[in-house]
Amino acid sequence: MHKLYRTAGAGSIAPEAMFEEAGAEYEMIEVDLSAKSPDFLAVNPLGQVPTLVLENGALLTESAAMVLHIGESYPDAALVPPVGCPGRPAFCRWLFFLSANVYNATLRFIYADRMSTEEGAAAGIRAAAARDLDGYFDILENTLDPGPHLLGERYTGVDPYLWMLTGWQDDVDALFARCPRLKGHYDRVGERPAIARVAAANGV
Ligand SMILES: N[C@@H](CCC(=O)N[C@@H](CS)C(=O)NCC(=O)O)C(=O)O
Repeated sequence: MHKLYRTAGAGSIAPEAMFEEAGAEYEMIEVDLSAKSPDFLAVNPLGQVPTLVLENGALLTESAAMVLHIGESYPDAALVPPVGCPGRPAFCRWLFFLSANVYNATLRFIYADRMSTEEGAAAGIRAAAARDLDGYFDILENTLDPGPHLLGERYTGVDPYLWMLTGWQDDVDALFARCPRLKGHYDRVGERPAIARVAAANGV
């Protein structure tokens, strides 16, 4: 069985959403990020969640890699368009866009004080992250036209990933006022039974 190291409210929401959507069994191991245990650091020296240990014992880090891996491990759930199918390039585009840009800028915004060794740099780092996030969400808002999902009619693993990242934003009300399609997406994804279970387990 897959073992998922997770912390409520953190990036482990993404693989949890994939397992729940697929109806898969998985083991959850709670991680206290404020006091990382030697056992956890021995599994993942990055000391980050999510951390996934596969059925063969191999380590998988990176939430985007987990979305892909879990989706492909449970093909009946149809959460990842297979290689050669029309939606595959767009799925890859949005998976990496969300991970490399939106997740990264969100971390820069929230943890601006950790992003430089220079005293007093945090305010500028946070402002630049907010500017970048505005640009990324404008692109996502345009992509959700006509929607209802990032790939159009088809719900895939990039939708709960976007749902997680949207829920982390600093001023969600202002974001939704600017991006009404994003709000519709957030509400729709949150209403799915699998995602409602994930939300409850993460206190979001
Ligand atoms: N690129 C990683 C980022 C993971 C990440 O930064 N996770 C945060 C929680 S959301 C974390 O573990 N922070 C603790 C730390 O970095 O010390 C991914 O996509 O999985």
